[in-house]
Amino acid sequence: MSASAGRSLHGMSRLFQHCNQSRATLFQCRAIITSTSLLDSGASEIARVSNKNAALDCRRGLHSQHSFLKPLTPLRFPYRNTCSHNKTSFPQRNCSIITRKMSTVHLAKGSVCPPLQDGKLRLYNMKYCPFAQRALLIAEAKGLSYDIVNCNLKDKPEWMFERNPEGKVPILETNDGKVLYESLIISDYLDEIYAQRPLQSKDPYKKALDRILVERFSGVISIFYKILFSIRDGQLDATKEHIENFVKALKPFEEELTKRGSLYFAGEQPGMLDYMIWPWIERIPILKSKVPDLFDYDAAKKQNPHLENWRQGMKKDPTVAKFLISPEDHLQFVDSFLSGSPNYDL
Ligand SMILES: N[C@@H](CCC(=O)N[C@@H](CS)C(=O)NCC(=O)O)C(=O)O
Repeated sequence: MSASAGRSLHGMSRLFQHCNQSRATLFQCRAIITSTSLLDSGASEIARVSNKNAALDCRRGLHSQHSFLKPLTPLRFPYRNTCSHNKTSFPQRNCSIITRKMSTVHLAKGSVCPPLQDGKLRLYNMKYCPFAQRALLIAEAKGLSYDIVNCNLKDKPEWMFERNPEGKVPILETNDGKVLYESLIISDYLDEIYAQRPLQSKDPYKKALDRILVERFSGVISIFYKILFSIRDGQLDATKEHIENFVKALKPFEEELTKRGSLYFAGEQPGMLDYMIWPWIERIPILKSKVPDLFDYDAAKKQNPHLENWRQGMKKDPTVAKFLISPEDHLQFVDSFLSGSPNYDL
């Protein structure tokens, strides 16, 4: 690093040591940062020398003040996965400690919403949210160009409410100012607007039958969360009953696959129904780990052979594989969530 860069860096560290987390701090910081390398090393230096809050704020600021940084270093938005999941062609050298760390950073209150990128859809997400995963799966399956902004749902950014008054993800935002929320509505909209790889049957009756199954699956979803909360509250009897109901609620899906005689509900490739129910099937191993004595997962697989084949097939689907999170990571997140301090940035 050059002597002048070192001096600037020193100044920046001092700035963070001596001032609070106000926006003014970030603006002053911006004025000091003058090169990409200084930016990278500067932020780690801040993290080292300044207190935790200032470092956090700097990370948020560096991230959220994206427009300012754009000409210097094209920072990635917080994608669901790590650097490898990157829809843009940013040079590898920018995959620094900071960008790697920030690849799943969930923006919180006080952050600035990153500007939309030309020609890209925007999906507001939370890495472990199964509803948001639905929208990601559809955007990805259809080969759309999109970016992802992860949101901290415990300390929500103000700009989330401007887009969804309920403050929930997923949210879709388009370049021409359209905003939608609710996972099923976003998914249908994307499928309808973009002609490539239609994910629903053209036959209105078949489409309606699939929609009935999506509706029925909301029963599975609600039992899934009942199980998690009863585990947290130590209610063994309730957990046992919910697990039985959970297994029962999956039965119509086994029957439907048997009737359809195809690997996926949509045929040879997954379609809308497949993607709408997948996120919770991906999370079933959480239940097995949490209550191994109450939930015999292996027996459930044997009782539902078509559903198990489907599950294996789904895991191999490139769209599903892109967003697949390991059972261990899910478990870690669920533990943090149940303890009241969800760790989104795992
Ligand atoms: N019905 C909504 C549910 C979305 C939802 O509950 N998302 C959760 C995260 S998995 C959320 O944003 N929670 C924030 C909150 O409830 O405050 C959908 O299908 O999109």
